[in-house]
Amino acid sequence: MKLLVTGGAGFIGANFVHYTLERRPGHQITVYDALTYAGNRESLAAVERDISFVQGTITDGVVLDSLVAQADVVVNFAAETHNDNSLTEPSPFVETNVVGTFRVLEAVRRHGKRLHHISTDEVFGDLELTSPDRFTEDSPYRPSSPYSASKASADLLVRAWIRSYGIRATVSGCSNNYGPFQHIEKFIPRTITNVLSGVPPSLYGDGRNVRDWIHVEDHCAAIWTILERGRPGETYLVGAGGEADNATVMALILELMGKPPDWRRHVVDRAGHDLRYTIDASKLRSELGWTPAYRSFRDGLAATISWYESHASWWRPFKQDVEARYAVQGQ
Ligand code: NAD
Ligand code: TDX
Repeated sequence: MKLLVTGGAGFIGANFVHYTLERRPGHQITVYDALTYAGNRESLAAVERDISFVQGTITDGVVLDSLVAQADVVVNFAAETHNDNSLTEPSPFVETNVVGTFRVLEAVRRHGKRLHHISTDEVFGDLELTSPDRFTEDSPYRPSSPYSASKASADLLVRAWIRSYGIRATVSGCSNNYGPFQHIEKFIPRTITNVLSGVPPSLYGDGRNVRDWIHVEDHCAAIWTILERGRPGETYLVGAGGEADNATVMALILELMGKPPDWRRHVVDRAGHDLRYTIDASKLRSELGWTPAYRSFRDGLAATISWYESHASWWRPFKQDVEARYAVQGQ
């Protein structure tokens, strides 16, 4: 199969490329990525000779069209992905996540190609901290931030193209990923690299907000499960039962890194901060037989800490700029 992986130089996209080469050998992979601040070719350095790489944006319909024409399947990871950035500068979120997805849809429609679109649980907004509710594929769309609204918009476009034009597309909505190659603006790698830099990590608000953590390899396995066995037109939620509040996650990282639990800074909360995300992944588990391989968050986190310890050359060049941006926001 010829796979076109958009956004393949980002966190999940790069992990998907590595996962595919290791666990699903025999496919031809072309990565198409704009190399924004979040894209990093170093994440693909080890597989440079096994893939093709084209730099460009999914909003460029002409280049995209020629790449889609040559592919069998498109997996669309390309997106602006950081909530905090979407609050200060929403424009690229609308451009890439909405207009870019529209261009991807038009290209797959024109050439009759299969699409798998990567979405997020954030399209559903948030859940109360104490409610027993979980998101399902039927939960109403109630996005809170410019980021999640742009991802929700993209999903609605995909659904309309399925219904109106009959494109062969599937969508997956995953919970919070962690693992190697995640940009250090995000919570877990920011916390780890702060500790490695001798700076106490930043906890937003009261730290009670809950996220549902999944190891990125389990997400990649779920995407392959959907590519191989998913029903065209369907959406599948992906989650591994990894709910934890931010204060607990930070305390675990501090413990694993030999720091006291209160070695942290309480900083200003995120505007409109979603309280809780929790996924019900029954459909993916029961219909397609997916199960997560990572059983222990503690072990997955320890392995992730080791990865950042041994890959300082990957993240260190960006640390100062990332923290300078946070400092402006008091975070
Ligand atoms: P990331 O920010 O690490 O990577 C995004 C990649 O997309 C980068 O390589 C970037 O250069 C590229 N890109 C950005 N704009 C582009 C454009 N216009 N054209 C082409 N490439 C462009 O993001 P990630 O965490 O790997 O997320 C990948 C996908 O998974 C996104 O669609 C995101 O919404 C979704 N998702 C992420 C998570 C998570 O926890 N990280 C959870 C659920 C869903
Ligand atoms: O320094 C921090 N301190 C902190 O307390 C940072 C960066 C974050 N936080 C909190 C905010 C959130 O409650 O940690 C939680 C996780 O924050 P992020 O890593 O920014 O992730 P989140 O906003 O939950 O969104 C992530 O999951 C869903 C991804 O970035 C999205 O792309 C994905 O769709």
